Formats: sequence, C-alpha cells, structure tokens
Amino acid sequence: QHNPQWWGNRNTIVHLFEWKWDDIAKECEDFLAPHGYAGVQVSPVAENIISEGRPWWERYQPISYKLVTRSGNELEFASMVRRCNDVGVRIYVDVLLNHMSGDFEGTAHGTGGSVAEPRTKSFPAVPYTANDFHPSCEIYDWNDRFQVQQCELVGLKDLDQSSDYVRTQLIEVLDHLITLGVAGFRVDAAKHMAADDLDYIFSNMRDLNTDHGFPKNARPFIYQEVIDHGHETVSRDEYTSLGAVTEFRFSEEIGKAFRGNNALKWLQSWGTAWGFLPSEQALTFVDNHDNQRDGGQGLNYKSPRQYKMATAFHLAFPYGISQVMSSFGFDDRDQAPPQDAQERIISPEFDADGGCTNGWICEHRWRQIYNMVAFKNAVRGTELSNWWDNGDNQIAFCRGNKGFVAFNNNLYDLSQTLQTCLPAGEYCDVISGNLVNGACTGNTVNVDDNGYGYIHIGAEDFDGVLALHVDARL
Ligand code: AAO
Repeated sequence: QHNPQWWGNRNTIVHLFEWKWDDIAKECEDFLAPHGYAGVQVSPVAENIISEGRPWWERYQPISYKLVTRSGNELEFASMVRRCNDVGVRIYVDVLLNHMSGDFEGTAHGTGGSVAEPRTKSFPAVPYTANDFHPSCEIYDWNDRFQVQQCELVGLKDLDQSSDYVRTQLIEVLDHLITLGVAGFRVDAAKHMAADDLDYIFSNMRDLNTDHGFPKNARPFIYQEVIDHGHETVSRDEYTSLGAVTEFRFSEEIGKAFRGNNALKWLQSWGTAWGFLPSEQALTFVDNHDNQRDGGQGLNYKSPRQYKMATAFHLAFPYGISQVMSSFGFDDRDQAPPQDAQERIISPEFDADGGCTNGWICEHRWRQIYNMVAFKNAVRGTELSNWWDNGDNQIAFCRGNKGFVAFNNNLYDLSQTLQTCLPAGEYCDVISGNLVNGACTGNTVNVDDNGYGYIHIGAEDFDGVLALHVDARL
C-alpha cells in the first residue's frame, strides 16, 4: 500500500488544510489539475466535537463517523471526490483511527448533531462504550511502548484496535470512503497504535473503486504519521511495511539548511545518507499543519524567501513522496480557520495573480511553488547529475536532460556558466516568471550547444533559486 495511485506523470500532493469540500472540488478543476498537482490531503471528514472558538484541532476529536464537518456533508464530500478524480486529482483523507474526542464537561455536541459523553467514553452515534477503549492513563514516558500505544495522547480517548468490534467499525469507515472514490489515507497518530493492529485493518480494507478510474485490485495508499527523530522506543521502521511514513527528519533538516544553519553544499548526499527512510517509503514535506505552528528549526510561509527555496529543493531533488502545505494565516497556535460570524468556514478568494486573499495563504498557488510541481512532473524518472557547489551555500544540479536548478543562499551573487544538461535553446526561469503564449514573464537563460548556460542569482534578487525545464522552453 505504498503506491499513491497517481494519474499520468503527476507526483505532488497538496494539503488543503481546513478547506471546504465544494471549494476543493472547484480547486481541482480550476487550478490543481491544470498545474499538475497529483492529489489533495483533506482535513478529517468525520463528525467532530464543537469546541469553544472553533480551533482547527477540534477536527482531530471525532464523536461519530457521520461525514459531517465544517468542510461539508457527505453529499458534498462525494461530489468533490468525483469531480477531482474526473480531472485526475486524487483525494487522501486524514483518518483518526487512534482515538475519539477528549474529555469534555457534560454532554458534547458534534458538527453533525450527534451527542456524546466523552468523560464516560460513551459515543452512542457509533456506538462505542467504555469497553471499546483502553483504560485511561496519561503518557508520561515517550519511551514506554505501553504508555505511547495504550494511554491517551493529549487526553484523547484511546480506542482498543485489538478488539474485533473496534476493528470492524474502523474498517467500515475506511471502506465507505474507498467506495466514495478516495485514493488513500493519512493515518493520524499511527505511532500510538500497534503496527500489528494497523496491519490487520489495512489488509482488510477493500480495493479502490474502479468506477473512479482506479485499476482493478488497486490498494489504497497509506501514509502513517509517525514522528520519529531517532530517539524513541516506537520507531518508524515498525510501520514501513504497511505503507509510507511521514519523514519528520526531512522537514527538520531542510529547515535547518535553508535557514542558513547548515551549508547547502552538504545537501549533495540528501536522502538515506541523512538517516531518512528509503525514498519510496518517505512522505516528505517542508512543514505540516503541526510543525508549522511549533517554531523551532522548521520553515513556514512566514519566512517566504527561505520557504520557497526549501520547497524548490524539495521538489527538485529526487527523494520522497512530496507533499506541499497550503495554510491559512495564523498568529497563535489554536486559531480557527477563516470563518464568519456564524462560525462557518469562509471560502478562499483570489486576486488578479491567482493568490489567495481573505485569510488563506495558499502556498500551492505561489508561482515559485506550483511551477516546481510542474518541474517535478517534467523531470519524473530522471536521475540527479552534474552537482555543482561553491563549497558553501550556492548549489546547482541537473535532472537528466529535462531540468536544471540552482540556489543561492549566500550573501553574494551567484554568477557562473554552468552545465544545465538541457538541449540547446532559450528557457524560461519558472521561478521568476511563467511561460505565457510562448513568452517568458521572468528571466530567461540561453543554453548553448554543449548544454552550458550563464546562471545569475543576485544576493538581492526576490528569490534565491532559478529553475529551468524542457516544458518551459521558448
Ligand atoms: C487539544 C488541546 C489539548 C487537549 C486535547 C484534548 O490542544 O490541550 O488536551 O485537545 O482535549 C491536534 C492538536 C492538539 C489537540 C488535538 C485534539 O495538535 O493540540 O489537542 O488535535 O484536538 C504527538 C503525536 C502525534 C500528534 C502530535 C500533535 O505522536 O501523532 O503529538 N499529531 C497528530 C496530528 C495533530 C493532532 C493529533 C495527532 C491528535 O497531526 O494535529 O493533534 O489527533 C514529540 C513526540 C511526538 C509528539 C510530539 C508532540 O516530538 O515524538 O510523537 O507528537 O512530541 O507532543 C522535536 C523532538 C520530537 C518531538 C517534536 C515535537 O522535533 O525531537 O521528539 O519536537 O514537535
């Protein structure tokens, strides 16, 4: 269940965090398919507890498996999946198999009208009773397997996945989503469930729905959220046979490098030599919805220049199953997504350049990012070659004879004649511009008969990266 089931040559997933189903459907048609995105990770789909102030994280506290959230209802979900599949964009659902909601004073109300008594572990809308959960305890020691897998992650009622009844419920939820046409799942808090239990559940899910264009016998793609920095008892390696695993070390190291805390020249050996998982098992990202809120070494949209460079490297270097984050703006960790006075999520609006305006950041609509998604599609299947660096923070490399990319994270200019490995011609730098009707709105590079081109990235330039590929030749 390692195959992401992409369509055509596409190979980048975008996480449309907290988007509504109708808006995603439209985005698949208007933007994602035309720009070559392969799929969308959507926010949790199951009815969740309503929390004061509507923090984004209330969606990680299910109280039933009705498909009713602030993103929309089941009909809207089904229609989104259909419309996205119709234009070759896959849908991956963030699923909560580990737990139900956390403690709550009295009766909790859900986004679909259900009620529950989380304190007594009573979720009649499933139904679950206390017997379906592990006895309550707190995680104090992250190196104690029992605590990590059987106690309550931040107080969330911990389901017992070894029980037949619980397994049946969870498989039913996954099967229902597969029937509606999804291509796979991000498995939240996978580290907090025993790999054997997950194995049982994943092996017993149905095949993907052929009515949605998937081949016969195709298995759902699985990527498991396991945060493993190498110093805890439960390791990512326990989960890799079941599906891909989120590679948090990638996120940390790429942040460090493009923040200037590790010279870019070291990136030549990027990949397993850095302790990362094998490429085809690693779900990679510059930031995700959790660590973009953490501070630390990571990068997010708030450092746009470095963030765009890190993302360009992420998408240019042949490593990992790439996911791009698409955020809403936030000042504090718990902040709700853009919403109106009735607490309904507001749809994103776009300016003349296609950027989002009303509280949505939409990194996936930044030219420097969507053009690198196209770059990754154009160079798919090629190897990295002709690595060049200045011994410090200027680097460049080719992807076969399909693409070339260069980075300057020094405080002085990069001015070099470099081997681009491209056929002779004039190329549009897809970072500084777009190829529109045969003309480039940004800088161009002339590649001579021997593949050489003059590459210039000024220290003061708007972006510290330049990218050329065969689909953007004038
Ligand atoms: C909310 C409130 C809580 C309240 C709870 C229940 O905030 O105060 O107790 O409700 O009422 C999200 C939010 C939570 C929210 C929750 C439920 O983030 O704030 O709680 O929804 O509404 C661990 C898990 C990992 C998990 C992560 C948040 O292993 O699975 O915590 N992520 C997923 C989702 C996340 C979601 C949930 C799970 C729950 O992506 O959005 O929570 O559904 C170490 C450990 C990690 C651990 C982190 C954080 O990592 O290794 O396993 O993640 O700590 O506790 C360095 C270290 C590294 C460390 C990392 C932390 O890199 O090297 O070891 O920093 O970033």
